[in-house]
Amino acid sequence: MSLVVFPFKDEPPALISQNIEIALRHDRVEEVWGIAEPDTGIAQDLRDSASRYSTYHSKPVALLEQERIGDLRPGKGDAMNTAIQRAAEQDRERVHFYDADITNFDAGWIEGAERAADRGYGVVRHRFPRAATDAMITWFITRPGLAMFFPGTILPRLDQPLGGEFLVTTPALHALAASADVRARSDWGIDTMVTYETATLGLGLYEHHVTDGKRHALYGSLADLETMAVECLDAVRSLHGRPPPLLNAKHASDSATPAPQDLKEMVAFDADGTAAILETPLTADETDIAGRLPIPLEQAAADEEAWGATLAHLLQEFRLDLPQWRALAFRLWVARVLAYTREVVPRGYDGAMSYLEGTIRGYETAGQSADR
Ligand code: GDX
Ligand code: MN
Repeated sequence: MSLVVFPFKDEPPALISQNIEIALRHDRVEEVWGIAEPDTGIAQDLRDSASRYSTYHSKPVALLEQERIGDLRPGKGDAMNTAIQRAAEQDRERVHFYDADITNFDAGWIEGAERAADRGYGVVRHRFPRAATDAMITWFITRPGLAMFFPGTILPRLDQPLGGEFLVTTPALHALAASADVRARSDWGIDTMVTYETATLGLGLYEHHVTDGKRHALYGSLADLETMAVECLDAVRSLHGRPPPLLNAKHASDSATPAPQDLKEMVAFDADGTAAILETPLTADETDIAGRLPIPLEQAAADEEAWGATLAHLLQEFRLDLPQWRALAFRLWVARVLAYTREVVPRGYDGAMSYLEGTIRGYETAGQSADR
């Protein structure tokens, strides 16, 4: 039987409680946990509906506050780790994680993951189509980083390495609970660490495809993503030199289906509002580290080749604890996203997707030749 976990911060209580009920209704699910960011009061707002649903479905619902487990910024990682530690102590059979802000969550997500676990996969990740201007951290930081560090393996080919939607069976759960690197990662870097850890266990990994995409809150300007971008960069940087996944590890995936038309037309961030980020003058400390980039700042993010050199440098030199590195890395990423949005996105959805996939293959090839 399965446990379903939703970490939540400031999502609408009605949406969270709707998702909790959808999970409870599934006959494979025996219990649901919501892990709240402390002091938001949202857990309190949910208590009545949660207790009603719990009684109605004769299944427990627990609303817990996240504990302080890691040693970076307290965030989603502490919430995930709170659930991982408790579920491991209870030796849970299967644990599903879902973001609480998904608006098209339904039994199909749970069903798809359960079926793959029934077929013997120890880890199941959900994959889904995204807009051409969405997943900009995934496409320009995480997948390229995984391609450079682990070329030729499953890691750079995972569709959603940052996705918070996955299922783990008992052995994978125990491995996550025992990993000091997973526990330490209290911030947005958690998804990267969970992905690395679960992909290297050799327990079988299945990617279940959600045809309609993941519908959830999108962002305005890229400025809203600064913390996430630098924390995800730091997480992938921390994987340098780690053992790669076994080459013969069991991996399979549902085949992708064409993206829904509205996703193909969706603009996922405000490009005009974002351009101002590149107008702010550099501080003296930023100028100093920018002077050591392998490619001058103005061209450092111009195309996939320049970005490969720039990102490789960031993956060596970046320091999450230094404001100048956070600011410079963020600025470079914004420049890369805007260049792509200007030059590639106008080719249309399918053209943009095949361009992006091509960049990952290119970084893998570069990573492979660097290894020799
Ligand atoms: N308890 C708790 N505490 N929950 C949190 C916290 C926190 O500090 N921060 C976020 N959450 C919850 C949030 O309420 C939601 O349910 C979920 O975690 C994901 O957060 P959201 O703000 O919806 O993130 P977003 O932009 O959807 O990002 C996800 O996908 C990104 C990506 O693939 O691009 C998220 O899993 C990111 O880690 C990932 O980079
Ligand atoms: Mn979201």
